Amino acid sequence: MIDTLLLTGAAGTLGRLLAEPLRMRCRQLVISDLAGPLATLAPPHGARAVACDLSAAAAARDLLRGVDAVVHLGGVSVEGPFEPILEANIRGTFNLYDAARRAGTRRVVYASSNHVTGCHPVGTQLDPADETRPDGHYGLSKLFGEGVARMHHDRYGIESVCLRIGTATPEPADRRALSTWISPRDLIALVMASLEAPQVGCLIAYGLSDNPRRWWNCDEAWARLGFRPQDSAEPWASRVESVPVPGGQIAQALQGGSFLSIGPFD
Ligand code: NAI
Ligand code: 15L
Repeated sequence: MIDTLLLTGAAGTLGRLLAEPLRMRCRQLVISDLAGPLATLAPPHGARAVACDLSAAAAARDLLRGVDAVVHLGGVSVEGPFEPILEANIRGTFNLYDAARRAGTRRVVYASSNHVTGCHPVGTQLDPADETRPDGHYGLSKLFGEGVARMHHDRYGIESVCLRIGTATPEPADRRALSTWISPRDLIALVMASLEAPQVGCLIAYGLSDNPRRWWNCDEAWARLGFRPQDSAEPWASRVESVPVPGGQIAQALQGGSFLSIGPFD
């Protein structure tokens, strides 16, 4: 069992989903987010809540003290102008890993994103080792985070699982999600496996359910994690396959979907 586990972005959509299951897998859960969103949360029983803006290095160092493992969700989660993404995702993820190194943290489960490869055409089958093609500022920031994870493994031995999460919603809502969806149950299981699998090194895995229309091959990475998805988007197909992703033609053509229709921000 993990001793002290930190969950960043705890007040966000996925943080709220993961906090309770994570609490059961550790002796002490620390939940963290920006002060405002954190104040809206009822922490799971026994969890410690610590407000922290990860873009501030000193605050990140205080937060990581005594932490053995991290599920890092905190940051901007959508495409948008560069400055907020620079602060929260680029600076924030660097600060988190730098603080983890100083604290002797052993493992980070990093919420990367499918938008690291979002400029590949719809239908192209990808392995985690295939060329990255970020689809905007957000995708670029997640690619930077994967680089931070790699460097902190190669130089300092911190293990990471970088999860290129697809579309984590209660149900698939459109045609794209028939390929990209991950169910809440599968997401929880994937994060748990990423925390607990022995000797992961620095591993990249896409995060999706067992969708027959998927574009991302994960067999090898999932085998290393001991993860097998239980759900599939296919039962929703007749309801959503005629629903296009918002964002026009480019959003239909490329894997990143609607994020491709956002920006530039001149
Ligand atoms: P969300 O936007 O609901 O939650 C993100 C949380 O991070 C928010 O509570 C926010 O206050 C916090 N945050 C923002 N800036 C911060 C900073 N500077 N310091 C500390 N905390 C900060 O996002 P969601 O949907 O819960 O996603 C969680 C993570 O998973 C994000 O990193 C997102 O990029 C990633 N992800 C999510 C996917 C999804 O389908 N929901 C798909 C792929 C990746
Ligand atoms: C993400 O990375 C986003 O955080 C989330 O809001 C969804 O848009 C998801 O990707 C997706 O691609 O569906």
